[in-house]
Amino acid sequence: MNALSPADLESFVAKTVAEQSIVDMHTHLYPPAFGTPVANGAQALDPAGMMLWGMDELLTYHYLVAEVYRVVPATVLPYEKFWKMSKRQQADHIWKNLFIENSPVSEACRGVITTLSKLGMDCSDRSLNNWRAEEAKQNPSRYVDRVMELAKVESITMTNPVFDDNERARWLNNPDALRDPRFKAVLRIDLLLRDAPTAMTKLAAWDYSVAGDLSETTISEARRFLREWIDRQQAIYLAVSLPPEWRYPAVPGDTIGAAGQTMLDDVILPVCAEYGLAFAMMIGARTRVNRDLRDAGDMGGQADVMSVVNLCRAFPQNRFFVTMLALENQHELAVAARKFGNLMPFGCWWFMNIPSLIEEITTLRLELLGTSFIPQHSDARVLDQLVYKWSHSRAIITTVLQKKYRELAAAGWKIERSEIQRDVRLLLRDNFLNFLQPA
Ligand code: HDL
Ligand code: ZN
Repeated sequence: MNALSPADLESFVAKTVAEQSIVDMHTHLYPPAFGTPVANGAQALDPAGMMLWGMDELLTYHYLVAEVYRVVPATVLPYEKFWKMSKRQQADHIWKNLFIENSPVSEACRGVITTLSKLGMDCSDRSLNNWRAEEAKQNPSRYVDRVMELAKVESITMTNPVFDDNERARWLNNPDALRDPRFKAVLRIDLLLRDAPTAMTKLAAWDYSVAGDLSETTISEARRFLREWIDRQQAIYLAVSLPPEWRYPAVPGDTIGAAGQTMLDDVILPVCAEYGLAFAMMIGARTRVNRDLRDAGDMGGQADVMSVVNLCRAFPQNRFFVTMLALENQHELAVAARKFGNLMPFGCWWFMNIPSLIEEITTLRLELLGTSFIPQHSDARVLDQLVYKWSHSRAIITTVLQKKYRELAAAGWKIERSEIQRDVRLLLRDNFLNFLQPA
């Protein structure tokens, strides 16, 4: 075996991570078929369109809205005034205050610069007009190909919230018109667990014979609802975001929690098992702590890993993707994954998705789980973000792997190039694709 020298090892790891195509397991991206609100010559404008791309969407990403309100407080710019501004005006306000009058050192700000640079924009031209002029010429579908190629993302996994009226109407109208081989659907069902009684009211309005009593009929009809939407979306897994307070089993007296537990036990997990689908739980999101910030108004909180353990133990035939929003939960989640093969920790989610924490979390996961986890997802909401979210994460994953392989070599192990390629392929692609399939 021709062992890799330390210098060769470092460069080969960097090359392998840079070249490995990625299957991005969680985004909020959509193909052009879902409509685009971005003005361009190639597609009819759809103000409620769901494919977000381009400069103004990049700059008005909800992470940046939260950050600009730290610089220009609501006492200076009232929220309702900001929300009445056009996207262009909001983008200009954010560019001026977070990029020109303050240095764009935050991860979300730096991401915009990385994206623009990699897309070929000369960032010394701070006017933005040239870039916007370029953008107007883009064809949205070809732009999807261009961004996926630049980010080396081979497949984009969507988030398709069934309780979102705009999106649901599009699926009910013509599901086949929405299909795009570059995008895979995920049935997102937050309300079923966060507020089952309200969800049942909606299902009743959609002609499912359900009631708030969670009777056999209600359970059976709720299962029919899930089956119909899994089929309609051709969903590759089901997903939910849960508050830090979520507990399994439900806490006595917590009626919403008890109804949610019934949904899990009798509806969601049996249907997932029937279809052989995994269930993704994103735990710790406390929504709208500042309602005036809208999507930017959510925050996180420490959740309960034992609830994840209880679920994995109670449903050994089900598979669970889990990511958590609190730093305090990360180590315990990795330890829990050592106990349950049907638990797959994934990503550095939302407020965890910053270089210092990606490095810390990826290192502890490698040290506890070897290569049997999914280090990252992009969570991109604007197509162009794939470029920076993966560029930044690849750099950190490279650094962490280089250190681990260096330590392995120092211990006496002669690692092969093909083994490094195998490991990186597992981390960036195959662990996700393999876990999607029943063992
Ligand atoms: O619930 C989720 O999927 C979260 O990712 C939220 O969409 C959140 O607003 C977000 O965009 N995080 O990156
Ligand atoms: Zn998300």
